[in-house]
Amino acid sequence: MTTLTALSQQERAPLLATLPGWTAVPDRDAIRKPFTFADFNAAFAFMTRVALAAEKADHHPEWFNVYNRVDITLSTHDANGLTMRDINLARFIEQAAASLGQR
Ligand code: H2B
Repeated sequence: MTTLTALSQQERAPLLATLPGWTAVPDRDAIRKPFTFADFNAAFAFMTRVALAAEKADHHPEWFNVYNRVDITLSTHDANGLTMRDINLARFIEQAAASLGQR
């Protein structure tokens, strides 16, 4: 499996089992998770960490921020689906959220 091949249902099940809170998006091959932080400062610090990692990996989130909330959707546009790139970014996001004190 290259990182640019959409994951089969068999491949993704055990991977998603290690990413609590990430759920399938209806009507497209993507995963989503809403995050909540103490305030805008923490939310934006989180977004900054994710943005730098995303740029380095050339793999970017779709996200929506309102004050202390950040709603993130991950999908690989070049593969038209969920790939290991999304799983790897989700793993990084989990670490960043934990260290920024997600609620
Ligand atoms: N991000 C995501 N989520 N999916 C992609 O397919 C993708 C990306 N492709 N970031 C990259 C950038 C591509 O558009 C550039 C040209 O490498």
